[in-house]
Amino acid sequence: MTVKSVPLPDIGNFKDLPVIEVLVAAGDRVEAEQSLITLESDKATMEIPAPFAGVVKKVLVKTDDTVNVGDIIVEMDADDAASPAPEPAKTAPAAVSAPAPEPAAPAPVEAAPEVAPATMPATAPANEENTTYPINSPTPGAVFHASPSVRAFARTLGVDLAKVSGTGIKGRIQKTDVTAFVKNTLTQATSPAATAGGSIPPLPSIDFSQFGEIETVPLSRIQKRSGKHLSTCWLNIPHVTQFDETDITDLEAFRQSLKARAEKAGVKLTPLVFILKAVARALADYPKFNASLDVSGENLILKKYIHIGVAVDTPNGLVVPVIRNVDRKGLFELSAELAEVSARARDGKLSPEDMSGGCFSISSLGGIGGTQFTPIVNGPEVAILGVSRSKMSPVWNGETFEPRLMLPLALSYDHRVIDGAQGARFITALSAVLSDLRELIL
Ligand code: CAO
Repeated sequence: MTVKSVPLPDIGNFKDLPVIEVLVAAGDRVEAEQSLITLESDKATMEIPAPFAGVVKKVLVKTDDTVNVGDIIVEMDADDAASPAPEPAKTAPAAVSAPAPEPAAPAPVEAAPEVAPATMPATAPANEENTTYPINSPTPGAVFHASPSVRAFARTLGVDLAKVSGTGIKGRIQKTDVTAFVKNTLTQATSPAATAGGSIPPLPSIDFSQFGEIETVPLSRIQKRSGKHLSTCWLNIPHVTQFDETDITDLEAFRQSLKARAEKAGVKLTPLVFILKAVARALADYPKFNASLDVSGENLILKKYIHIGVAVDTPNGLVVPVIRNVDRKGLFELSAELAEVSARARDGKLSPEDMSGGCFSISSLGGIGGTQFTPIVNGPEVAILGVSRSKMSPVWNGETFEPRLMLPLALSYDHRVIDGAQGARFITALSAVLSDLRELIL
């Protein structure tokens, strides 16, 4: 056996190509044409083959090195002492995963770029495709970069690499990307949306550390649970959000007038309890909003009780305890219950019963700020009210502008159950009660 150097063959007009993978180590036995290293250009990955069979004596390059034609890659004990030393200009790369742009480049063994089938417009040049889409988004027709071992792994699992987002350098697909893709696909396949016939492409998995410093913080148990529930609701329920602004100037004056009595009773009256009462009234008047679709989606279950969930912000995430029989309770009683249940929510002491049985939900961000938001229906309920911060605004009374305290409301509803006209009627009726609490006793 003779020791022979293996130089980088003539692979076309490339300069300083990075080595992205070294596929052999000293002592490895390799056959002729077996890949030794993988290089990457802007548009392609290339595997450089052994020009003869033998045993690797020394590897002279490492990952992230850059190489040029003629550079020695490895030294090998050649099996056949008579085999000629390789001529750089005569040896072809074993596999090129995108076409080499130079006409002078040697014929690649695997010349066609690996692209997703069909949807690429026939006239679009491959490098135009390359520049049109961000590197991390799986794009029909996009060229992808992956090592042979990752390609083999993907083939074993039947994964189409064109659909996988790469998190490596320049979007290169790693083995972990393939695993994440499979996991994601399985999750999607068993999600309610998928079983209902929908199919949602996964978000790309991105290594953000390539852009700057990062820190990974696990979600809390509540966040994971509520996130799953919110996604399910978001995907299953066709949402419409109806906005309104209601004049609560008189309500606020009444609330202020009750403050001393409330304090004496040991409660704090916030606008939210008035809203609870007004919503209970609107639910009684519009029973479709106090309902759920059954699982077949063909029947509406009308509820004869009025239990309202209130979203509570806790250090561990969002929870929605339910206040029962809101229609039968007074403002002070509701205030006491709201304070008690939200304190327990913040202490993480709610039981599953505390959070079950709701007919409708309210999410109030009025204590924090913001002008409007679109709440997600808390399925299987069919509607939710979002409340933002009230603001003194100039309101035209027919003759002049008057300063009035206006409360922004947002009603999101399940459009399978509620028509737009009903949504507008409900919010208008609710608004009328909040503007004039005497409506409550009619
Ligand atoms: N406009 C103006 N002021 C408002 C208001 C509104 N719509 N709603 C409340 N306020 C005021 C209150 O009057 C109170 O003021 P004072 O202390 O001067 O009396 C202050 O804001 C704080 O109120 P609060 O938030 O403590 O009480 P609340 O009854 O309005 O709400 C609760 C209780 C539990 C709903 C609330 O604390 C909370 O957790 N809100 C967040 C809900 C949430 O996260 N929703 C988003 C879900 S989707 O991610």
